[in-house]
Order: sequence, then C-alpha cells, then structure tokens
Amino acid sequence: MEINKAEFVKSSQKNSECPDTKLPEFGFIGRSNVGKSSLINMLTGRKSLAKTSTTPGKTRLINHFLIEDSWFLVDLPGYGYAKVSKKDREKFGNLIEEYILKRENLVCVFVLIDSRHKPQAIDMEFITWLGEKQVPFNIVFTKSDKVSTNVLNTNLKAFAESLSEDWEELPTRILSSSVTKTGREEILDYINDYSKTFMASEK
Ligand SMILES: Nc1nc2c(ncn2[C@@H]2O[C@H](COP(=O)(O)OP(=O)(O)OP(=O)(O)O)[C@@H](O)[C@H]2O)c(=O)[nH]1
Ligand SMILES: [Mg+2]
Repeated sequence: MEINKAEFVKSSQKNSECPDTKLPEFGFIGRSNVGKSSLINMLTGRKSLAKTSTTPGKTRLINHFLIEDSWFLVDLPGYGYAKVSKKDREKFGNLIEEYILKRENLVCVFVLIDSRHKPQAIDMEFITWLGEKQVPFNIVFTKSDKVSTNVLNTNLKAFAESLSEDWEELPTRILSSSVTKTGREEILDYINDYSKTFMASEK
C-alpha cells in the first residue's frame, strides 16, 4: 500500500489535549527504544516524521500523525525503561493508561516487542492489562534484522508459550524491521481492515 500523505498534527501532554476527531486511530506502544517511532517512519515511508533516538526515552508526549487525511498513527512514550527516572516512568505510565482507556476513536494498539529478547515481565504484564481492559491489540516483533533466524524462532516460540498461559487464542503477531521494511504490508493491511470496520460501525 502506498501512503501519499502523512503529516504531523500535534504533540499532546495529556488526553484532553489530543486532536478532536472522529477519524480512526492506531497507537504504537512498547518499551522505550523498542522502535515505535522508527516503525511509524517505516510505515509512512518518511525518514523523520517521528523523532527517533539511540537513547531510550526520546518520545515523551502523545504524537498524532494524520495519514491520507483519513486515519491517525499515534506515537507514544515508551514504558518501563530503567534509565528513565522513576517519576518520569510513572508519568508516562499514567499518560499511556489514560490514553488507552479514554480515547474513543482508538481502534486498536500495536504492542511492540523487541525480537532480540526472551519474554520480559513488563511486556507480559502490559499485555495482560490490555486483556483485562478488553483493549484490542496486535503484537509486533521489532528489529528482526538484528537477530539470526535461530534466535528469532527461539524467542518467538518462548513468547507464544508465555502468552498461552493467559490466552486461549493467541493474539495476532507480526514480525517487523524498520530497516528491511519487513511487516510493512501486513501492518498496513490490518490498519486498512480495522479502519473500514470502524468507519462502518460509526455510520
Ligand atoms: N536495526 C534496527 N534498528 C532499529 C529498528 N527499529 C528501531 N531501531 C533503532 O532503535 C533505536 C530506537 O528507536 P526508536 O524508534 O526511537 O524507539 P522508540 O520505541 O520510539 O523509543 P522511545 O521514544 O524512547 O520510547 C534507534 O536507534 C533506531 O534506529 C529496526 O527495525 N532495526
Ligand atoms: Mg519514540
């Protein structure tokens, strides 16, 4: 899918400052440095639409990007990075929770997981929380270009096993890389399908 138009709309400090819109939107969430902002750039084909950094804790606000004048991609701060101060961690945690629970046009969230690591407690806890709150989500494994197929398969398998402790039917999982553009079409297809369903239900 080609994206012809992608524009930065606004950075918001909290939910009440987010754009007033009925258009469907999709949030990108995950640990600091997992690659949320890079994924938004990869999906839109714009190198620096969302600001990225090698240092965790780069994205500190809720950032709205309007795509094709018809849906939003939302870049969020990361959760749980040890080097971010405790106060900031709490602030980001509250910001993300409030956004997810209260944003009415949020269709679903993409939870990003670093494919280089074994399942991490903080990610599993966050996914369990989404389940408890009945928030629709997909899982995206990032940075797949950085690991060997062997390690990748081992980590994906361990993650699926960990998920199956809580989930009878496993959530959708997509492999991605912002470097090789792996997963781009799959993620955009999901967004397209979800957008159509959302627009139909709003009529
Ligand atoms: N090799 C590789 N590097 C990536 C990929 N995605 C992100 N990175 C790198 O990982 C670092 C963090 O990327 P960001 O997109 O800023 O991560 P983020 O999740 O937005 O981080 P915060 O805003 O701090 O929460 C940057 O140095 C990126 O270049 C990927 O798919 N492959
Ligand atoms: Mg970021």
